[in-house]
Amino acid sequence: MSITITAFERSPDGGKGLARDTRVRWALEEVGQPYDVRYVSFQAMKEPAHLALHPFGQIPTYEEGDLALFETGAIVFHLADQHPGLLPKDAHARARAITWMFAALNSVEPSILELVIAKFQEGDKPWSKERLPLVVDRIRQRFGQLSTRLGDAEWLDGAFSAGDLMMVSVLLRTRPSGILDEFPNLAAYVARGEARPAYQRAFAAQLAANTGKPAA
Ligand code: GTB
Repeated sequence: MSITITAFERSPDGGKGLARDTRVRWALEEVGQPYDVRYVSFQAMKEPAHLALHPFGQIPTYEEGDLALFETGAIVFHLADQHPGLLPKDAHARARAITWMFAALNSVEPSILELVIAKFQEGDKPWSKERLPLVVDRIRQRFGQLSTRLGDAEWLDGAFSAGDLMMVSVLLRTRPSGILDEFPNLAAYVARGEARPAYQRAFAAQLAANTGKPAA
């Protein structure tokens, strides 16, 4: 059954891999599934055809035969559940890997999204200067806790899993802010994720789509 995902026709980041189709591409590469991409404009995302796939009018979506999914957590879990490579066989280890997926999306990503909102949507508000340090502190607190848990381990719980894929995808969005580099073990963890051949292929594909050029 062929797989089609959606991605920005032109990502606002110009191909830095920060849009959420990258994590889905990465999961597809990790499990060795070929896929097509349908590129959608901001306008097309809010039109009925796309809203039928994604109620919030966003990317990415995932279509496979008569299955249509949205939400990167659900898409990556579906791929990990259906194909070997992203979830351990042992039931407890599998449950823990899924826990890390939820932790990335529910306990770490929200504070990062707050920063994006504070900077780019509320940056011109009179109270923005006071709010920003509070938002950054909340990220630092979470990163500190995660850093302590990771310690000098390679991955969060034994072998690389969908939990790591999601956590690395979430963390790397903070690199431009400099916060990630305050936690050397987390920065190294993200670099290990990005060094994986599957990530490299996913990154190159989204870069080529956004620039017309292959990755350097
Ligand atoms: N919870 C959903 C999921 O995980 O799938 C969130 C999906 C989502 O936020 N999609 C964004 C979107 O479609 C793209 S990824 N936005 C358009 C809209 O809402 O109208 C978020 C994103 C966008 C741009 C950058 N960037 O340029 O750096 C990074 C991340």
